Amino acid sequence: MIPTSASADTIAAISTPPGRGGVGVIRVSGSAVPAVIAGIVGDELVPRAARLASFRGARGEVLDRGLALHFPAPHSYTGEHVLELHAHGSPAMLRLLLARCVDLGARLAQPGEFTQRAFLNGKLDLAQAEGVADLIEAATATAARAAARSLSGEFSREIRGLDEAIVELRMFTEATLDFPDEDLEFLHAADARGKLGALREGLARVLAQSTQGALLRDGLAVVLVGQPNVGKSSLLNRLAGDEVAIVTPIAGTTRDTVRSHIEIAGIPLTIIDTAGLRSTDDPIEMLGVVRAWSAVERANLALVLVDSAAGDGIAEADAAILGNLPAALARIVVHNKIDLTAVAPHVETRKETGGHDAMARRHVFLSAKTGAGIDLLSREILATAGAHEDMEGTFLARERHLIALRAADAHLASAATYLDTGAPPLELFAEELREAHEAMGAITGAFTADDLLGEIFGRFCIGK
Ligand SMILES: Nc1nc2c(ncn2[C@@H]2O[C@H](COP(=O)(O)OP(=O)(O)OP(=O)(O)O)[C@@H](O)[C@H]2O)c(=O)[nH]1
Ligand SMILES: [Mg+2]
Repeated sequence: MIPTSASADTIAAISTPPGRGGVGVIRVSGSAVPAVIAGIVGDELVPRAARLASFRGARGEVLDRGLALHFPAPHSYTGEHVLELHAHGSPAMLRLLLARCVDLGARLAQPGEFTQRAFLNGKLDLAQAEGVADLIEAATATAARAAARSLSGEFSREIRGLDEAIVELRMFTEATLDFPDEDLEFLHAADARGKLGALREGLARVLAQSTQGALLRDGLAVVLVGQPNVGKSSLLNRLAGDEVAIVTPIAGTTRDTVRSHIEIAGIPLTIIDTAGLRSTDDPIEMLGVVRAWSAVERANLALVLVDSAAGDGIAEADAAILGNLPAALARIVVHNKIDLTAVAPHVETRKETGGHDAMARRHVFLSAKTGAGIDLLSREILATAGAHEDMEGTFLARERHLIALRAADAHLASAATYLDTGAPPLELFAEELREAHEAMGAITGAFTADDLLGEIFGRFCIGK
């Protein structure tokens, strides 16, 4: 566990990614920074001004020349004294300089420790700190912009705005508790119902924006399944715009699962091609079929391919595959090879026949070979995932945030039912508001257990 007392010791790390580069940055934070500056640079540095300096070893020898920057506390990323050394990006040189910092009183930083100190010193709240990690990890430009919005505090401001409204309502309620005979009059006067309604509307809006953001952050795993030879690998290659998987007219070509990472409208997708599903005596193909089903178990969406040239609609074997998918798994039926038929690219809604459910399913008619109808499929994938065309204004939320927002909403909903029953047991009403307030506080870190903090910061890369 990372120590929670921020100023106890001095930490140092190579902040640039491993490997060679033009520039490599060492970051040091803590009370030993002046000693590190004296030892490596020699004399003092002007605060927040870059200075070209020789970086010296223990015997005064020049190790490298580069830029040194001193951010005295509290005006730094962590809120402590921070030193940045911009040296040449040689892994060997950076290790030498890091060892030198350790000799001068620093210790090696753990992942996320700089940002954790920023959080503990009130420079960032928890949602912003998570924004730092999400920005570094963002897989698409849209995700990066959404993470930057969280980092800038836009998300936290929305959360705090809602939280303040909850606190205001709590204050009225707590005050009312002191005058037990006048429960309802007080709450009427305070327009508790109107305030609660507005609050829940605001919460629903942020929840919608955050759900979109979770999609941007985590993306979707889309698995391609179907009988052999229906064109799964061809569709993967078409979506990836590259010859990722082997395509042959031989049924049973694909055995391993083949993955490709693509992006549709800024949402990161992992497309997983699998072995054609059929009963077989070939031991290798059997293993492939097992892998196909385990890929299905982990996917968010299945594209079930059928050969539209082999006859109209769904063959018995296709229906069996559809019936074996997990009931909760979203799916789109893809009728491939329409170039061999008279069918034009289009989308239909059909009732799924047989099996336990009769849900309306989307069927896309396309050709992996010519590319006709691929745009329709992309749109269907986004719609099935619940993505909007316009992802601007969304927040790169985490599952943790969604859980907290939903919990707050559930407590506000129960609070509303107390109001509706006419004679609210006011203590219960107050208790629901208190719990909603606590759920919101978990997002920005006002009420967060230490082990959750360790979990969040432990996932950062070192030097952040
Ligand atoms: N005409 C036509 N042929 C296609 C189309 N898509 C795939 N094919 C052909 O169908 C054959 C099988 O394609 P694959 O992509 O290997 O099929 P698969 O589903 O991956 O097959 P397995 O890996 O064996 O399960 C190849 O000869 C492809 O060229 C299409 O849209 N139109
Ligand atoms: Mg294949």
